[in-house]
Amino acid sequence: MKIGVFDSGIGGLTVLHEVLKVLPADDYLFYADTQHVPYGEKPKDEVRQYIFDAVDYLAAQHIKALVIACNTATSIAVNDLRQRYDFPILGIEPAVKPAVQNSMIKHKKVLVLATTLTLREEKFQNLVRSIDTADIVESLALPGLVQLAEKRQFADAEVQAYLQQALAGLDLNQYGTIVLGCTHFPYFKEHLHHFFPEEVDIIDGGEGTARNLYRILQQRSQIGEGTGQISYVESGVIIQDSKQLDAYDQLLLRLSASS
Ligand code: DGN
Repeated sequence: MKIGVFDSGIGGLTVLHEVLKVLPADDYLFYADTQHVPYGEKPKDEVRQYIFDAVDYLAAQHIKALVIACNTATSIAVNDLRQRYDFPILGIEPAVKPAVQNSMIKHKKVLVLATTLTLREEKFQNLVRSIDTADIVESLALPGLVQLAEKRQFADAEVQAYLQQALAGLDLNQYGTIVLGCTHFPYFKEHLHHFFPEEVDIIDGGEGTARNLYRILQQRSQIGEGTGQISYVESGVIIQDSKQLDAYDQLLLRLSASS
């Protein structure tokens, strides 16, 4: 059986990239909801429906586990999804805890970058409230990065121009740790590094999610049931066109080259 990996778009590949490192001998069904991306600025109920439709599709393919490779979808639907399906469901959420620990040592603040929906959700607010006793966590929505990624605009000038304007007004020297709380953002890690002091750590939850998936499948003796083959689905349509498949391969190569 395959492992399902789901996101609104190509952000999920940044998590799949981490998963492939620990589970290279499994097969994957990667679902991008390209018809409805971006999720992050849309009404919550609308997005919840998109998520249920996508996961219903994946469940019908008899996946053995699901990775919700989307912080936004995790924050608004993971509990309901777990009640609805009986396969293991792993989510991803902003890595606030390690970021706070790291920044406390440095006597610096934490900046969480995510979508508007993720930052507004109770799940995130509660997470911060339970961990941020020293009041060092700040957050910022960067919806433009999702759009740039979806348009495959990774050119330095465009990305720098957007970040310049989005980060203006923040004192960038006060942060010790930046949390990438949206799976589209790791594509821009190097661009972000340019704006912050050299000693800033930029972290995301991809690796932790991959580790959790490994642990759960190991407990269930369900590791290594394939050959690392990836099938791609866009909003319920299996991708067979070689150009489109190449484009996905290129993105995975881009991530390998930068890690
Ligand atoms: N990649 C998704 C996330 O991690 O939140 C959502 C991006 C979007 O659809 N706006």
